[in-house]
Amino acid sequence: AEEGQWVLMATGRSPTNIAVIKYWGKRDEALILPVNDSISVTLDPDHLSATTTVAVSPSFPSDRMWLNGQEISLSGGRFQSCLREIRKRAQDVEDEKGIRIKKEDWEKLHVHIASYNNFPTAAGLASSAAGFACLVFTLGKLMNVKEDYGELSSIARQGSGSACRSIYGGFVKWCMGKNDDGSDSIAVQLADETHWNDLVIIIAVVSSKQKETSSTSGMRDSVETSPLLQYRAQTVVPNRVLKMEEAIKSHNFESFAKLTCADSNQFHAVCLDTSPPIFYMNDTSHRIISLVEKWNHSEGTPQVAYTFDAGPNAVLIAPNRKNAALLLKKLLYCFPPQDNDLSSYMVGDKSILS
Ligand code: 2P0
Repeated sequence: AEEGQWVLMATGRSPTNIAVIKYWGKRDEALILPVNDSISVTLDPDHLSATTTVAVSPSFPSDRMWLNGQEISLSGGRFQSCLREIRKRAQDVEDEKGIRIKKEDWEKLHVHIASYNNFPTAAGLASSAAGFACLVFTLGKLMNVKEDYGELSSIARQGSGSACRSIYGGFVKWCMGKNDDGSDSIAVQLADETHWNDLVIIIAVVSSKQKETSSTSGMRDSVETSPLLQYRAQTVVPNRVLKMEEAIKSHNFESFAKLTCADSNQFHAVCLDTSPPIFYMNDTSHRIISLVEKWNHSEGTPQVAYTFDAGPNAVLIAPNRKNAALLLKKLLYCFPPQDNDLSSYMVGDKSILS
């Protein structure tokens, strides 16, 4: 900023989330309205999160954004939607240094946004969920937006669907909603970050390459061509969502694990059912599934759950530290770090501090 001109800033941090009932398919592309509800676990911000600082000053001639230190374009419709929706709700601000911004002034002021991920963006791990949740949350803080988290989630949704779930910690449901304007397509917290704290999440990074098919174009192709997607959205997911809510509420790991694995597999089946087919998992992913399935079968009850998103990396959820340690031992035995591409494991607690 130029000398003599004030700058007002706000900083926030949002973790990414892992869906255990997957979002795949939009009924409205512009508003990002999904074809089914989804449920996720928000991670601990120490492991996979975005940190964003937003600044406003009369000396800024335009809106600008930097991601991990590199300037990126804000011209995309999704950024513009989030900025517009937050600006619309901006309130008077009076900070302790005497900076005063009137509600009506926000339309004329420009923002600078700097965002960092504490994990490699190219690691094939969802960064848009944490990024847009953080952008919306932090802009809301800067502009003294008074709306509740449900409303903020519906704005974050317009940045990236999965971002609406990262507005909350703990266990979160994104309700697809019925309205055409998206007003009821919001996220709600099912249980806070202190609930079911024994769960341990391990991410096995199978490949750090950027995925070949973006989620946005992949799910568009699935909606247009997969008959399985229709069946999944209308018949399977509504039932699974109810069962998953019950499993989470009652700490029922057996049910939680069965639903999580089945839903991941059905999502990837929808990808295969798409024309042309989409392959997100690779041989290493399949070997991890076999390892877990064999272990779970031999014990007669699930010892760990697996789930895979739009890439080959495995997200493994153990009911406690003992099973997490056993799992790591098995993974390291089957995938010795030197002779394959399973290069690192990230271990995290599921809970977050919001
Ligand atoms: C999910 N995924 O529920 C699912 C499971 C990937 C597989 O949400 O187009 O990046 O920005 O709304 O949110 C990835 O999709 O897609 C995703 P857009 P998004 O987590």
